[in-house]
Amino acid sequence: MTGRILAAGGLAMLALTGCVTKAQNERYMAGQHRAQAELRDAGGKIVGTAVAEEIDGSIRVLVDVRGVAPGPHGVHVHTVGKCTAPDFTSAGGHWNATAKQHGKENPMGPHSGDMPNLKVDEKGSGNGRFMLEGGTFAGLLDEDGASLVVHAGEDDYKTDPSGNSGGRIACGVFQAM
Ligand SMILES: [Cu+2]
Ligand SMILES: [Zn+2]
Repeated sequence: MTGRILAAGGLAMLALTGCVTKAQNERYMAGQHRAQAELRDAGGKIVGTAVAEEIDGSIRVLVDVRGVAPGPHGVHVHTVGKCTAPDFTSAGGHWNATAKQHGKENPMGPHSGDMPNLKVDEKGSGNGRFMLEGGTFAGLLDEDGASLVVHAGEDDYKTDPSGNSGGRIACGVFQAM
């Protein structure tokens, strides 16, 4: 099931190649809630994609990377839709619609944009899917947008504000499609 969904997402990405048209924004305004982010590393190389879709009041996020260092990587939805290389601090902190702290193992957490670690295999590929329960799609794509950030290290799920997951190695801005 996961594979089929990811494959379908991949085909949609190929067809759209990251270009957001007026028609796509109108579809979003009409309630077809789907957004995509092209992930690029500090050097500007494309290293993957993320897709967010509103399903039954939650947001499903699919992340697919290639050419990333093997091992677990913290991944989160960050609150600003701006990815300025090389450090991507422009993306701001984690999307936090309900004034929580970081991490599912933090009694004061989690943030709306917290997700499980992305496991990247020896070939540098990895993918994952996760439901964000704590926010709406309208909140995700608010005036300053939102982005998907991949970190250098593993998220410990409890250290505020970013799970001690290290620097930001890739970033992509969500765009309605
Ligand atoms: Cu992050
Ligand atoms: Zn967080």
